[in-house]
Amino acid sequence: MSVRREDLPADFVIGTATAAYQVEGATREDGRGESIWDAFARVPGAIADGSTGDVADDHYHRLHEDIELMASLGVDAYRFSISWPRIQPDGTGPLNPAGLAFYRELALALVAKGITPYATLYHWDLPQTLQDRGGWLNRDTADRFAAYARMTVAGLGDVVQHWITLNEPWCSSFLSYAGGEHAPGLQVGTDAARAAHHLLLAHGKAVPLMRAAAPDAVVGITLNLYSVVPASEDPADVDAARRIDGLSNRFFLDPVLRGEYPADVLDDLGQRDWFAEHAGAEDLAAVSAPIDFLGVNYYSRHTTRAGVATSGRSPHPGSESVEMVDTGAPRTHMGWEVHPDGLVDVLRMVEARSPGLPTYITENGAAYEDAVGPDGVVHDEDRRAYLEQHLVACADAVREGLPLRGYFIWTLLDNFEWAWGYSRRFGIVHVDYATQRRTPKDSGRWLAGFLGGTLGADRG
Ligand code: IFM
Repeated sequence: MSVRREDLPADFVIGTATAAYQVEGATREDGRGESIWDAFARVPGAIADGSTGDVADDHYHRLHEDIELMASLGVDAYRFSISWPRIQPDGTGPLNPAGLAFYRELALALVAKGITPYATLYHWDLPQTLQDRGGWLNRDTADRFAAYARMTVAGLGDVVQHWITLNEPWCSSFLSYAGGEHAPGLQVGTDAARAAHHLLLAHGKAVPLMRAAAPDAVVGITLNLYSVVPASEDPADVDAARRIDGLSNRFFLDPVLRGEYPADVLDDLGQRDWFAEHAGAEDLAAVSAPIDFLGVNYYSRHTTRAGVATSGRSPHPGSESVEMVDTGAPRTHMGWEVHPDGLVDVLRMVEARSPGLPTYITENGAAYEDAVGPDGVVHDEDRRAYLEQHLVACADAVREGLPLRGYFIWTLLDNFEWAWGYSRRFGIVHVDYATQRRTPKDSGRWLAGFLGGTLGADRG
């Protein structure tokens, strides 16, 4: 199975993606405030290798080198995120000019190289001051986000046209407030659904303000969606799939695209009364504000079966009894099953709710246990194959008539993989953290060959 550039439309966008806390470093420079990830990374045991994002890929100081690298790969676009505490240190008040200047320099340099910037406003690094007031459990955080979004778009909208409000609100609510695996590391159980609502409200409140700030803005939100299938036709396994599909996919897709929360999921969560009182018609009208595209992060499939309820922390509160089955299919270093056809499944979910809404795969990629060979190169055939298989799935989706407009590889550089620290490598470019030397892996060279970049397939 192989894919050529010609198998995708000429205007199909192919890019790479990163996020601020994972690559930038410079966490205490130029007036940046503290984020919840700075605080969480200091909690003993929170990060697998005890590391932090203090230096990460030092991208803050190496952005021009990194843009050169992208230009040599031949990418059309770069999706990066804006660090809220770099732009607005305390989450309120005026913007920090030095923070804004960094992103302006980045965006201008991209445009100068013919690379289209796609900016995400929230990729998990909430200002700590807002966490001290309750974080996403506090409804006021939605208003704070909307104000930050308006000012940031006003400040950069002349250079950046494509905007993503939130990245993966499932992670910043259920994984972070119930699973406790991500900052702020809380375990409030099914009340995590309230954090999810405030995140979606933040998105909905921001959209009209962003459009007012930059009338040409192209605005979307990115959800992480999973293909979910039951392990058998046993009704209990089928119900397990309903629950996980509900919590991971429908709980976010339905309010954003249909203006309603799925009633069965509110029941699973035991949150029907709270939502009736606090997430009424006005909120849902805001959450379902028309968007120009939906970003979809797709990595894997869940195969579910009914199991025995566990008492430990779970990112699936209210559905702790569901077990994920190992189908025996190949898995990445994250333990995530490789299932390229699922990429088409999740795009069909979007199409069923909002026919014709343009979509982008805003993240797809894989961690593998890379090693630099004696020849100084990383021969990551497993990652190259993963990327190719998912680009084949993109071509299948387009052929099926699904309005998929682009694909972003996660990720450009090996980087700080959240609770895994630097122990998981997703990059198509290897980073030696001791020297910050960047070395394109074979997958990166393959991408350059695919895109006609100057890096090409030759070694040099
Ligand atoms: O590294 C993350 C990214 O920040 C969000 N999506 C999933 C990636 C891999 O875990």
